[in-house]
Amino acid sequence: MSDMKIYTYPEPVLKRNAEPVENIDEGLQEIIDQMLETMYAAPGIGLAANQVGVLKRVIVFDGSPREEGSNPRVLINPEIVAAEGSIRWDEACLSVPDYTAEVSRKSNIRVKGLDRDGNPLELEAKDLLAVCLQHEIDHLDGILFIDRISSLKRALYKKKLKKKEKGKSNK
Ligand code: GNR
Ligand code: NI
Repeated sequence: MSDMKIYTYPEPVLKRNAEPVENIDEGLQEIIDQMLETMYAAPGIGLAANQVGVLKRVIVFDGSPREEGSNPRVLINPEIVAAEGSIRWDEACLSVPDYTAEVSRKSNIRVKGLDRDGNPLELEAKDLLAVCLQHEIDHLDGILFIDRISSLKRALYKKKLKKKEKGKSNK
């Protein structure tokens, strides 16, 4: 199966709000499976539907990013129901290539949603997994991690991106 295209900043689909999923059917499950494949191929530890041009509230992630073996997970209509503590993490995003920056997030969260079959699911996450889930849920709300850094840092990123684009068109 071929991987989906991952859209990158400043593609407008990344700024849009994804719609809640109402029907979990074979079409949606096909999208989920393709998203997981695309995430592992990238490689990334999470992926939100907006990033592959699908405006549905679906995220995929690997539940054991630091351990051996893979643990593909999905959350449909994810919602953070509790959050505490704070943490700063150097974040990266498949939709913001060649850039990382520290972002402040909650360190411990509880997230609820639906699994691939539509069963209710609630999970607890801390550290990198908590950061990843907040990052993915942000995508569904049209928010990128560069929207959560200082305007100075964001301006520097945009400048760097412009330079890169120029380089391409000169070749
Ligand atoms: O692969 C990814 N790594 C990552 C590292 C630190 C904080 C967040 C992330 S998510 C990112 C994949 C991605 O862009 N998901 O939307
Ligand atoms: Ni991302």
